[in-house]
Amino acid sequence: STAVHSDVSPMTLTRYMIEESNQNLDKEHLVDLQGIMSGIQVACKKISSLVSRAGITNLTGLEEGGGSVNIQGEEQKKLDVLSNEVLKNSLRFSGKMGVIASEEEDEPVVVDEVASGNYVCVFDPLDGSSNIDAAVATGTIFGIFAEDDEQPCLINDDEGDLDAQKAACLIQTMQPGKNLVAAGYCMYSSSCMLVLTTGHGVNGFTLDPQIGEFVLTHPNMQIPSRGKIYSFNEANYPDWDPTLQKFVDSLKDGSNKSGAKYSSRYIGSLVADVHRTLLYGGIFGYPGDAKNTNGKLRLLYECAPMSMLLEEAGGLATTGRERVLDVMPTAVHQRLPLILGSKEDVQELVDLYQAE
Ligand code: P6P
Repeated sequence: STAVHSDVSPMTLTRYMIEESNQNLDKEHLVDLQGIMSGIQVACKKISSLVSRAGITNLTGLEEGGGSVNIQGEEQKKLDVLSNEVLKNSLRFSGKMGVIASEEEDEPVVVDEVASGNYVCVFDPLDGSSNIDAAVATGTIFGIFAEDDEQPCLINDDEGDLDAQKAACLIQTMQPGKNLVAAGYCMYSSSCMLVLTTGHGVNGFTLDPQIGEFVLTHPNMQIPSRGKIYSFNEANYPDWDPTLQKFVDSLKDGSNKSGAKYSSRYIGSLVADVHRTLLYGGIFGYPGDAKNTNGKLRLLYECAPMSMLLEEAGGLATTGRERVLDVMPTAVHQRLPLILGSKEDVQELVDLYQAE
């Protein structure tokens, strides 16, 4: 964007979205995305406030009455549930949503104002929430699809079979990541940063508490073509495939193509590990292994949005065997192996797999 940021007239996320759509009048989604991003950023500000005061307001720990368990079989933290409600409502009030799919919802939710909704939002409202009690970085991850015009999502009671209509809506969430019109995350850490792509480049906005606005601090983010950091949970090393074991060994002893010995950084919170990788370069992975062939991360609302961001920032995102954005979902909560980061680092591993 040619826009200029200054204290007198800050380049807020709201202003950025308006200017971006004015400069790309051919991209009709951008006008609708203004309203959607307005809802998402309000939700992220609210979640940031909830997270930063969790210990004070006794919002750490498990949902009331002991750990209610979500479809992931994970104990739901109070903040998971609250963050999910905050984001769901903000998206609903945008008036642009047809269907919402969340890590915290067993099934996708068809929102009320369906007649005006023609977008689908997939999100993890508070990823890494197991770290909350230890005040470690967490984040919200979101992706926005346009609805498939062939089968618009309309719930209309007098139009007959409600179940069939709802089924048509739910299918809207089963889109490959390459269909995303926008993706991003908001990281709740030493600062609150919202990183976003709407299909041409990646921009980072930092929440300025003095004005309560996300202001542009990282225009046109591009990941270095090669890094010196690898980020995997090495406790799983014994269960990795031999190719990955050899690759990571080569990063440790410097026998990889760069000749450099890498450092290891693993926060255990996807948003924080991806954010650091985006800024510093290197490679992050949650691969499949002998115990979990599809790894741990969810395709729809973790792998796909992060993969769009990395590709838009000049990086790569793969399962090891195929491009993440090409993967066609078959279930809302399906898991997928995820390797992402600097183009040269990721390509080196892909080449090793292809040479197997
Ligand atoms: P592990 C957090 O629980 C999470 O879903 C992601 O944010 C993170 O990347 C991953 O799990 C960490 O998993 O098995 O290394 O603790």
